[in-house]
Amino acid sequence: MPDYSNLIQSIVEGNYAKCVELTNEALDEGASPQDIVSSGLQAGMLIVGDRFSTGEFFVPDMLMAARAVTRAMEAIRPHLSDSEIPTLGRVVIGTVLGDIHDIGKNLVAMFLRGAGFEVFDLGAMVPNDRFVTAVKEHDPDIVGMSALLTTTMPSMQHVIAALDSAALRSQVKVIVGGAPVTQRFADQIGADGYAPDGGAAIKLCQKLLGK
Ligand code: B1M
Repeated sequence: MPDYSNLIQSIVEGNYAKCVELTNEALDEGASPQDIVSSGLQAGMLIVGDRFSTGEFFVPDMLMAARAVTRAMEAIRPHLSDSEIPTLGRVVIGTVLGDIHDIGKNLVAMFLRGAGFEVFDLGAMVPNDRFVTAVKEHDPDIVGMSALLTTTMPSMQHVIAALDSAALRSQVKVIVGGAPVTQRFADQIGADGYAPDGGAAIKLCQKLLGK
């Protein structure tokens, strides 16, 4: 198996030029694109997510790592058909109705993409029934909701109820997050999981999908 330690290190350092160079080198040496993505890029992003969770890394570190992975993916993409791009699962994500805060949600979406999930980002102020139509459109494994206001947290429960009414609740795992959200709240509203940050969100999604 090729040694991806330098590639992983370039992601941890947020060095996108090095990351692209090492990705191209690995391709030239005959490494499989899928292997580069799963053993190199996703592995690097997982480390960065862990360091963010433990407080060792901050938002700019995440942005730089995500940029490195995004650029490397651009180099790899011509070598893969869409169906060959390894994906850990599909996630629909959005900030709930009435809530404009999208910085944390964007970060979580970026973390999940970097870790290998296919993410459909619905944006902010997402109406409850938009989550339902997005589940019908994209057939995700996971629905992720973000809320930053105590006044908008109840929308999470309304979305779960709407999924239930549409007979879609059993098809998806629902995860929630955002500064005022807690594990206790997630349990109360019948969500499948809560993550305090992007790194934890990666682990939670992997766990829920048995990856
Ligand atoms: Co507003 N705001 N804001 N705001 N804002 C807060 C949230 C507030 C705590 C500030 C305060 O009063 N101290 C307060 C909420 C109080 C409350 O509800 N208890 C507040 C308020 C009141 C408001 C307004 C109502 C103000 C007004 O107009 N009177 C208004 C709301 C408008 C609306 O939504 N309808 C408002 C507006 C705004 C701005 C537009 C100015 C701007 C948002 C810009 C944007 O997002 N595009 C803004 C900002 C920036 C903040 C603060 C300062 C920072 C939020 C942020 O981006 N944090 C915030 C105070 C604070 O938190 N210190 C505040 C950084 C981000 C990386 O963290 O979003 O927590 P966070 O995301 C984390 C985790 O929570 C987690 O992972 C992320 C990465 O670690 N996470 C998830 C988030 N979503 C997740 C989903 C998951 C899993 C994990 O799974 C799906």
